[in-house]
Amino acid sequence: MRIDILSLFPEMFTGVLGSSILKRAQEGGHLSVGLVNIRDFSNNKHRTVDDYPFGGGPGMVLKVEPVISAVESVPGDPHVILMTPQGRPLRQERAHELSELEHLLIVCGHYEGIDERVRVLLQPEEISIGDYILTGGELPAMVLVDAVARMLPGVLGESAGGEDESFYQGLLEYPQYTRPQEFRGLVVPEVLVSGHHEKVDRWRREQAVRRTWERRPELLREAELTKEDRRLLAELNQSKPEKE
Ligand code: 4G4
Repeated sequence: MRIDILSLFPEMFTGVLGSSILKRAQEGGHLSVGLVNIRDFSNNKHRTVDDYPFGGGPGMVLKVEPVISAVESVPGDPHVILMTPQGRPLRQERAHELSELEHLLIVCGHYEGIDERVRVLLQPEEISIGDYILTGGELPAMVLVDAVARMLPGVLGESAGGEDESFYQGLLEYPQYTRPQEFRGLVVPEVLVSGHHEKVDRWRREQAVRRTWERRPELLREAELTKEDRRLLAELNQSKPEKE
């Protein structure tokens, strides 16, 4: 997959892209990333890319011309995404779907906002990483690139990402442990060291359902639940019924 990123601060990405799994994904040929500096497409001698809002008000607005010129400098026919607090909240399912596309182009806004005509002209998919405001779209773009890249075939170990996560689809993660078996009196649950794979699987599934019920009960509406899961949930709901 190719991802082009349009930003006023492309240097913000170098650490994230040059480390860990995203670095390996690029070295392995699974991912290639292009960084485009929107300022290189300024239409004036001072290289400015922002201006005062028509109608007055605080702050500056990212101009339409440099953004459109920067987008048009990217060859191919990418799926265009705008990172914005007004977008659809990012979820795992969409990250997975985006990983199946050949070419993404992510526009990172800055200042107090973007000239509305960028939306009209690009008709981008608008994505938010959550209900909070940041100074720019760069951190959200890094989150999106990371979430998408780890879903690309071959990027994570053969086991992770696909298998386990799809089995527990829609549920929170079960508790995990590694050595030592005891630390400051805290011991690893016996079942995990029993060698009883079927019991381990059942225990993990129950823990995942319990955690989801406790912390994110709204996720249970969409999760794929077994008869066994529903039996457990009925028990939990009897001990502490949901409101309404
Ligand atoms: C576009 C319009 C995304 C981009 C306005 C971007 C939070 C998110 C920005 C702005 C962002 C998010 C400056 C408000 C950049 N903040 N939640 N800021 N603002 O995904």
